[in-house]
Formats: sequence, structure tokens, C-alpha cells
Amino acid sequence: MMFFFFSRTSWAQEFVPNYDELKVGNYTLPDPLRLANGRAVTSSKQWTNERAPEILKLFNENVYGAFPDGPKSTHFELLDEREALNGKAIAKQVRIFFGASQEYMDMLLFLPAKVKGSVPVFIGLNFMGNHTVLNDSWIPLTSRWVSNNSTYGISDHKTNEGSRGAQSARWPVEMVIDAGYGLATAYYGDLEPDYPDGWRTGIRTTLQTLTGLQPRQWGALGAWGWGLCRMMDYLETDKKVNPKKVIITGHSRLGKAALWTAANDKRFAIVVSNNSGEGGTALARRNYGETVERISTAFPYWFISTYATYGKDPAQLPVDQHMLLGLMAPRPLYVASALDDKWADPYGEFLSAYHAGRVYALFGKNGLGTDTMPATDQPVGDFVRYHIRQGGHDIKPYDWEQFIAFANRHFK
Ligand code: GTR
Repeated sequence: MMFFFFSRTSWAQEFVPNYDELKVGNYTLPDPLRLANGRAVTSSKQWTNERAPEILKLFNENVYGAFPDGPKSTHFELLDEREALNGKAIAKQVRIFFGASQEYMDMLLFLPAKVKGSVPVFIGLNFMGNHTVLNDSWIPLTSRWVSNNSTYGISDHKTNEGSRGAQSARWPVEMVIDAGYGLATAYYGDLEPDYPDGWRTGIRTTLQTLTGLQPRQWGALGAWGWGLCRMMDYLETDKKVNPKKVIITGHSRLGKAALWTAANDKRFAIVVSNNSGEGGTALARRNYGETVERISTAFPYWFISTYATYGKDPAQLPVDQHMLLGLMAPRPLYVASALDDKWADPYGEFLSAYHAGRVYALFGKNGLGTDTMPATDQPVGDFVRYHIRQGGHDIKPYDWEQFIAFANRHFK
């Protein structure tokens, strides 16, 4: 009894987030446009050849860990192909084998049935299994470990029929199809189950020989993101997909994973972060909502252990998140916040997007175009775009509408 009591009073109750803008504290951001040797970065060429690799390495060594290049997936099994959404879409289930191994992930891909030629595709991982994205009986239930969830009566880490479509509000498949886009998703638990010891059964362990990395050399965010690259390997082979027009998306922890993936893999043409917060788009040096100390204590396994050493003093971090966003340049980048999602520090997300604008400027591209936080539901910006919508930590149809309009604008 005593034991139980003690474990409950650990960090969870001690951490009191700051929600007072006046108490955020002063900070100086590291300069994205200055090389480690002190020289200024004045051209896009210098950025691409010198500064971007330097920054990528700093994130690798201090925050997320390694991001293995491959091996690319070349072995795919089409498990099912059928009409969906009353004939509006073609749905494919593709088993993607990692490199030459027998380990795999299962992708669910929707493509507009009526569009001729190849289409742009939104790609993103889901939290609860492919069967939770759309309520349709042909989508197999995931057999992997899932989080327990009292709403759906999941108590033994095994999913059930009752959870079909549980996440469909976050995945407006029909809206995406009607806009002429495809949608590719997979369960993040296919890569690594989301709990502290998940690495033991996830790809950080099972693919050790293939990646040449020890589990501790990367984190769960990297493992999840690496799966997005393997999905991309498949998309590059599907004639109905335009692989030059793939938009990488992610919500919350999966938004963090999407950003880290896009930083490493330039095949993703547009990058969309939804409510990704600390370790995603929010500036680490702002003490507002979740902090480096809190996230690296609550979810140490998402990162490498070095990250936690900055918990007490994030000013020592050689990077901040505006530099991660700079690594998206010159690709169009959308950063979405939500008004009641204070934990994610919406203003810190905005500022990060704002400061990434200097990198876009090197490419002659306009970023946000303002340093003033916009009003609710009033998106701003050009190549870097931002909105804060009303409501809480979630992905809403409003968010998707903006992402689709953004992709339309940049792909036309
Ligand atoms: C929270 C975590 C956030 C965010 C969120 C989510 O518990 O503190 O950083 O990742 O989970 O993924 O929904």
C-alpha cells in the first residue's frame, strides 16, 4: 500500500505548469544562421550544405537520437484492395516489410477513385490502430499492444470491435478524398508500443542488425518517424500516388515524430504539425505549459537520455525548436495550435514558426509575415503558415480544411 502511495506522489503531482505569460522568463534563442565556427550564413546554399547538417546533428546528439537512413522497404504485400466510401475511394491495405526482414507494419491507404493519374497524399500515423480511423468491418483490428482505454473497454492492452471508428473524428477520410487527395495511415504501435519498456519489443530492438543502432541510440519518436519513411518507400512505387506531393502530418507526440522525420527525409514535400507542443514546435526555452524537464521525466523513452540533462536549464540546449522548423525549409510548413491546448504553449509554437522564417527568407520565401500572434481561427503566413483554432488538444475538421487549402495553394 505504502509503495503504491509513494509512486503516485512522484513527478505527476509535483509539476505545476506555468500559464502566466509574465513568468515565462527571459531567454536568448540560438542563432539558426550562424555556423558553429561563428561565421554567418548568408545564402541558401550555405544553409543547405553547411548549417542544416550541423543543426540536424545537434538534434540527433541532444534531443531525438539517430535516424537511420534505411534500409528502404522494397517488399510489400497487398493484403486487400476494395472500394470504400460508397465507391468514392479505393482502399488498400499494404503490409510493408522492413528491408529484407520479416518485421512489418500495416498501412491503410485511401485513394480517390474518380481522379485520373496520380494524386497527392496526406500521410500520418494513428494512435489506436487502423480500424479506429474509419468504422468499416473489413479493416482488421490491430493485433499489437494498445493503450488501455476505459471508453472502449480496453483493459488488457488488446483492442476490440467496440473501438472501430474511435478516432474517425480526427480522420475525415471523405473530406480528404473529396478534395482529390489520398490518405495513408498506420498504427504507431506497429513500430514501437508507447510505454517505457516498449523498445524491448519494438523496432529499436527487432531491427538492431538492420539499422546498426543500439536501442538507446534513438528514441521512440525516431522509431515512429522511421515508419513514416517506410510508408513513403511504398508510396513511391504506387502509380496512383504522386510521390513528389506527399504531405506529412501528425498530431501531438505524432506531430513531434512527423517533424523529426521531415527534418531527416526530404521526400516529404509539405510538413504539417498539429498541436505538437514541447519537443515539437514549441520553443524549449519558454517556461510555459509542458517543459523539457517534465516531458523528459514523463516520457524519457521518446528521446535519448541526453535530452533530460537539459531539464533543469534548457538554455544550455545548443538548439531550440525554431531550428528544427528551419530544417523544413524551403518546403511549405503548417503549424497548428489550439486555444485551450495551453499545455502545448500555443504562443511558443507561433514564435518558433516565426523565427524559422529567417531560414525561409534565405530561399526567397515568405514565412509567417508577422510577429504578432493572430486572432483565433485566423490563419496567417505564406510558406510558413500558422493558426490557433478554438477548442482543445485535438485535430478537428477545421484543421484539415486549412491543411488541404494550404496543400492546394502550394501544389498548384
Ligand atoms: C502528453 C504530452 C504531450 C503530448 C501529448 C499527446 O501527455 O505531455 O507532449 O505529446 O501527450 O501526444 O497527446
